[in-house]
Amino acid sequence: MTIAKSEELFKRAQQSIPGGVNSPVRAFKSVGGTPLFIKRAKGAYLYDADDNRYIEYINSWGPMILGHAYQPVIDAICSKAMDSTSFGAPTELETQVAELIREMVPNVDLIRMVSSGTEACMSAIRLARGFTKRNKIIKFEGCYHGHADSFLVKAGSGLATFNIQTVPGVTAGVANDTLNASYNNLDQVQELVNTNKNEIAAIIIEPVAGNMGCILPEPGFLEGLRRICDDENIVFIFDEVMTGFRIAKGGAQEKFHIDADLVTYGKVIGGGLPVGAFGGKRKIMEHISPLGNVYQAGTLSGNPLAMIAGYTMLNELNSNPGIYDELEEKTSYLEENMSAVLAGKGIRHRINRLGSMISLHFSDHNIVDFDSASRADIPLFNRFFHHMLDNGIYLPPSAYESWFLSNALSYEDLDATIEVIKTFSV
Ligand code: KE4
Repeated sequence: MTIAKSEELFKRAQQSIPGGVNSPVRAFKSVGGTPLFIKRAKGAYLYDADDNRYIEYINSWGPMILGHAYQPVIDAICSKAMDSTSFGAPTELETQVAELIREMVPNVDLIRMVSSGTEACMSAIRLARGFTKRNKIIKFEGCYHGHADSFLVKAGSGLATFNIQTVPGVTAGVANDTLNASYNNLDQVQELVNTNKNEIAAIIIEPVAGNMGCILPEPGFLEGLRRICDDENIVFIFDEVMTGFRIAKGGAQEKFHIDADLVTYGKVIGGGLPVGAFGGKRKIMEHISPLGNVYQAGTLSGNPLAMIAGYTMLNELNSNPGIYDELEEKTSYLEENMSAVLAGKGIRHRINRLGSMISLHFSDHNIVDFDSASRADIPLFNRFFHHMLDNGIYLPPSAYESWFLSNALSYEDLDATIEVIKTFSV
């Protein structure tokens, strides 16, 4: 297949946009080659500038859980746009979205809309710091919570992809207040808490990590963090920007039966439009301005188009919970068949999965944290990525990302994907 138009568009884009992209992970920098410029998408398929069709496993990094251009969402956006696109004033629709999220996630007392997952996570740790009057946070190496300064210390996603350990522009003062532990290592967390007694405001975690590939919490890990937070009066923050409304209607809190103190959202709750949110226990959320003095604001927070897209998407998920069973079955089918094909070829690999989040690692050791993820055969993944892309299968362009399935994928699409894997050779 030719990608001449994408190559031409990429050259042109680099004249006006840093690296030709508006977000680094899109640049194909780690896998090499030219990023595809996408013209349109429908259901499970993307069409690039050269009109090549791809079966899609990125889904805008999570939002498109029902597939691209999902008609009820499109219709809702078009209709709402006729009433103007932004007011900068409260609307009933924002309350409807908040009420629907509280129905789907019962332990969220109050929730504030923002315009990205970064904003949601940045606001949540500011709130935790304001509430506890402490400065430090604990995050986990390889987890990514957006590009706010405090998070750009041993982060995942594009920073792992490009092996960026410290980011110029993040001051030592900010970095010193960010402590890192290894994912699934409770002893390290306990050690950090003991040596920073009464200084830790929050522990923030991706309850299923999706930014170093997909990495699951080992039994007892999240429960242990909950216990440490209870013992030490630390705010426990679930970053559910990826997992929220994806791995279950109630996200990871429902899946693992654990109540976080604060939870952040993004991606699915915007239906593909820019939305993030943070919410949780009333006693903490009441410190947010205008109720309290922890200031947080946004011109386009609760934007009507973003709200109607998210409200329509969440309503579909809330009223059709069978969607989660369908996604579970489809992703399990992909996992089992992909593993059988690779094993049949004698290719050592590990597949991590929870619900419709899945990642493939070329490794003969289990992938349980950033260190084990980074010791997998990354160059082999990059070759696998291009083999799949050249044959019409669009995977995330990095071994340090989770794949996301949409419910628009059919078993024919999954079988076609497996057929392409069968033609892969090391
Ligand atoms: P945004 O600011 O990109 O909306 O959300 C930041 C964020 C926060 N928390 C988690 C768990 C996330 O995965 C993200 C963003 N995810 C990346 C994909 N790994 C977005 C893709 C990109 O950076 O272009």
